Amino acid sequence: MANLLVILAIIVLGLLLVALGIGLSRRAQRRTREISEQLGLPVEQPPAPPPRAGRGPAPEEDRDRGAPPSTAPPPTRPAPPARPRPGRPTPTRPEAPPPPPVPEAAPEPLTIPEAPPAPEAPPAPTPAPPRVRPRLRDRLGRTRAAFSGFLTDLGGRSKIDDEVWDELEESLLLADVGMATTTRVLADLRARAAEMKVSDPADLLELLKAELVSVLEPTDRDLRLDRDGHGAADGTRPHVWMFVGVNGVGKTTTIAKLAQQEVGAGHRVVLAAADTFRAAAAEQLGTWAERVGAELVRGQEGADPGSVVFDAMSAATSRDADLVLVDTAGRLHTKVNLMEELKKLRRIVDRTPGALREVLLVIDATTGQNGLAQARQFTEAVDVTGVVLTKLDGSAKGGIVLAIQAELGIPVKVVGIGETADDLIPFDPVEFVDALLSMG
Ligand SMILES: Nc1nc2c(ncn2[C@@H]2O[C@H](COP(=O)(O)OP(=O)(O)OP(=O)(O)O)[C@@H](O)[C@H]2O)c(=O)[nH]1
Ligand SMILES: [Mg+2]
Repeated sequence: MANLLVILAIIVLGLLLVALGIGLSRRAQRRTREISEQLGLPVEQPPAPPPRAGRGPAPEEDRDRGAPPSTAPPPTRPAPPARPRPGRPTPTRPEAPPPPPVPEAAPEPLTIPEAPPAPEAPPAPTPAPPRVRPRLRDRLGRTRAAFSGFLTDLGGRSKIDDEVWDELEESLLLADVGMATTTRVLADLRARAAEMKVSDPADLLELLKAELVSVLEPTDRDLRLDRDGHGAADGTRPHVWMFVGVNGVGKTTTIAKLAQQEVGAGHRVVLAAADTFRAAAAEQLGTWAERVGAELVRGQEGADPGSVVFDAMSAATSRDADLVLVDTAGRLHTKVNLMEELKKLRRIVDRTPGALREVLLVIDATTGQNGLAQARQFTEAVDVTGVVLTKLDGSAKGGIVLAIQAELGIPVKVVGIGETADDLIPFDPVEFVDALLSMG
């Protein structure tokens, strides 16, 4: 027990000694600082407590974003105490006025980010440019020129006299309307003008237009093909169009132009190269067939054209084609044996009743009145159903259209006005007459 008391007393004594030591040490430190301050020596500061949240300087990134400066006082970094200068009182810095309150930054307007533009729809596939139908008026330049003198003269006159009639007759003959048709047109026109008491030249021009249109109308100019592509009402299929005419008038080119139109209309078209006189003829047709999307049936050079027609019709039937276009060799309408051969070709097609829908006589407009003689011979041989008048674009004799219609009663169905596959248009009497008799 006495031992225990001794140990306790020792511990208590030890603790007292430690407490005394700490107290002395603090006092010594305080004393040292006081002395240092009096002497102007730097005083070691105890480490600053960590800045409290929201009071310290804005972090760099906040300032970069324009965050409002903190209203907290700047950090206290003890300025080194000024060394007291002898004889001069230590200036005391007046307390800086408190900084004006920084107005709170206006809240930034709420900006809703714009929706990104909707991705543009992919461009629609460009449709093939629509075929531009060539204008007859633009291509009829040379035939129009035949009437330009008459039109100019008529425009400068105040009354209709003999000179007007003479000039009109001259123009009609110049355009190759032909003597018979010209005489008929003038007689009818004089009678109408007298009946209607027309005295104004402008009125006469309107009467002339009406008279020429009446020579050309009415008639059915449609090429015969059931447009639904399923043959005739009697079920006949395929349909056949034969092309006949003298050498070089444009038969093969016209076939290509019509094939392009029919293929474009969704029909399946077979071209029969029944011109077997020259190998080049079948090759020419083959080139066109490829270009316009038609199919070709050909024979050997010198083969019987009748066998080519037969083969083409069989092929068209088995391929379910809608139309067969038969290209024949050019021949002089005066050559009897060649016209007989043409009759034979027609008979082969006629073996399929109702198949032959058109026999188209191709006439070169530049040949003028000679075309009338051709038309008569071909019609006698194969019963022509319509005329294709080609090369109107280069002819001064477009008036032949009136003669063909008035003298033979064969309708001009389509006209060729250029060498490309697009240069074929249906013949429209009103458009034709307007093109002939308009200035400018
Ligand atoms: N300017 C113009 N030329 C044409 C027209 N039609 C055809 N031709 C041209 O006339 C020439 C003869 O054309 P083809 O189609 O070969 O004539 P074709 O009647 O088949 O000739 P053959 O087979 O020899 O009897 C070619 O140079 C064609 O380009 C047309 O409407 N206008
Ligand atoms: Mg030909």
